Amino acid sequence: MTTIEAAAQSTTQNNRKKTVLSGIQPTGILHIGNYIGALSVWVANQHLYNNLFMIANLHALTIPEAVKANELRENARRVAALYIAAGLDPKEVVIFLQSDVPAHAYLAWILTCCTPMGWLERMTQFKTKASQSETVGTGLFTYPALQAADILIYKADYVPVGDDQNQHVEITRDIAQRFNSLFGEVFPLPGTLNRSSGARVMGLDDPTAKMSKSIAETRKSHAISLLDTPSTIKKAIMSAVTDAGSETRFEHASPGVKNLLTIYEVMSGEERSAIEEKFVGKGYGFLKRELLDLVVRTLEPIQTRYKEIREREGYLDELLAQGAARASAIADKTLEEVRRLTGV
Ligand code: AQP
Repeated sequence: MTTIEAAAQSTTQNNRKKTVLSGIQPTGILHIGNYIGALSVWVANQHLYNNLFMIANLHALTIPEAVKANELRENARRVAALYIAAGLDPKEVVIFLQSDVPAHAYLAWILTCCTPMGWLERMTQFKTKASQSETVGTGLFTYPALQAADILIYKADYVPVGDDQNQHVEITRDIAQRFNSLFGEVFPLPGTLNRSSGARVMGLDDPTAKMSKSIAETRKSHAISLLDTPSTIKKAIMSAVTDAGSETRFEHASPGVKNLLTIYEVMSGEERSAIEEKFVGKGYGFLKRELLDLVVRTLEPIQTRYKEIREREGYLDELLAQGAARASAIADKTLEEVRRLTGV
């Protein structure tokens, strides 16, 4: 794992712009966990790297029972609009739909063939998601090989993600090494970029589980979506799980309170010591009201820009078409190398 700060330093030292690839599945409306763990990191560092950000719609098919075609299409557009509304500059970064660059799926097959089943069986996310479904599709099992293809097709140096995805970036390195040793050196080994705080935002109604889009579909107070109204945000924050005490120091707080403090820390940009001083002895009601105010203020400009983007006729279509063309130009070159080396 590389911290964001260390990565920024090495970019400056080597004087070469490194490549970043990341993405989010259009499995629902993005929540503040996606924003804090991933999207806000992309935005903050976009000028340092060559960036490619996909909307991972092929990954969304790994649980096909949860997919309705029209919803998937609409969710993908929402995610694209939220990328820009949150601050990604489409002139600076490439934004595209994963399915619009067929080289991802092509390389995924080749990498699947290079991936021992035992590696996939160890994936924590597979075990968790498989335990929640009656029928487990093969795609859910081989998902890490598609994710490896997403990253390696651009020879990405860094993958900025929440820490639940670190294991998938580790297996990407293993798959890249295996391909390189079988067929020849093509792929550099990518590293993750994680926040030092906020890399895993927990559910407001259950601070033992990470905040998740799919859980939020059925449990209203689980998450705060980036498009929630102030009154919905208020309900979620005011009912968030805390405890019977009054401890507001990061190191000693219970999981629910620590989660609220962490969201406050990341969104305010304030030092932990200043935050602890602000909340000490004031009770959890005060913390929740201050957090509510901060979250509403943070999301308001994103929601305004989102609305503007959605109202611009043809804008997203054009942006995604251009993004797919720019991404394909890079991906097709890598695929050509892979085809030559594998003899396909
Ligand atoms: N709770 C979280 N805290 C910090 N980061 C998070 N991410 C997701 N949840 C949190 C990061 O957001 C990016 C996109 O995730 P994804 O949609 O591709 O997959 P996911 O991790 O499975 O996200 P969800 O919200 O939990 O979706 P569902 O419910 O559909 O599975 C990743 O960088 C992830 O780390």
